[in-house]
Amino acid sequence: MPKLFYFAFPGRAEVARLAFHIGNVDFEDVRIDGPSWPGQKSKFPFGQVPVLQLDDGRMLAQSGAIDRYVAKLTGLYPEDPVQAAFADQAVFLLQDMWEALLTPSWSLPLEEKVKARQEALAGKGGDKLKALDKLVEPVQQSGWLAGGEQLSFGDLEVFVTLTNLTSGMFEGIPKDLLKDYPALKAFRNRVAALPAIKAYYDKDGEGLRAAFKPDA
Ligand SMILES: N[C@@H](CCC(=O)N[C@@H](CS)C(=O)NCC(=O)O)C(=O)O
Repeated sequence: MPKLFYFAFPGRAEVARLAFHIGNVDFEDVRIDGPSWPGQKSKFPFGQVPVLQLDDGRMLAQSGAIDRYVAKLTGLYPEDPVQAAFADQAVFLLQDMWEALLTPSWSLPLEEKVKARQEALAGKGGDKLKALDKLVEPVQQSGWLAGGEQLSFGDLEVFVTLTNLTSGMFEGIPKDLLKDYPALKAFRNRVAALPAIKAYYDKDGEGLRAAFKPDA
């Protein structure tokens, strides 16, 4: 059985966790506790997690690679190359948004961090959120981002990234941020309400995971 190593919080492992769950593919969800991390770091390629240990023992790092591999195992990677490219388009726009909104303020002291994030929301980060809102606008009620009737990893990435962003983990990013982006809010809630996803957070919905519920 594959073993997914990450910390307990949703973060960069949550798309893979959800994909395994949706696809009914067994895996071991190894949740590393913070204090034990320094003693474990060196056993992982690149000294970081998430890492997926395959059945043959090989260790696969980088969440983007893990997510696509797990999506292929679980029927969430479009077979049509054009649809796969449109799923990726959403993922890369999410990365642009994340970089514009959070990366420059990462190691600033708290007060400056909050100010920098508010400025980013009013500037380039906000522009990327508007672009994402426009991207999901046609699929906020029906259809999916890859262009067909099938949910793909791209939809999960949008759901997880937006929910991580507004989960309260990032100082200066309001929990109700999506009220200004109605299509994103509707789309996020629609993914959260899918029976398999709702069931996942009904069972494991404490702490930061409370934010992953519909209408949270
Ligand atoms: N590009 C990598 C980044 C991985 C990464 O930054 N992992 C963080 C947790 S989100 C980590 O392992 N931090 C502990 C450390 O660097 O010691 C990916 O997407 O997997």
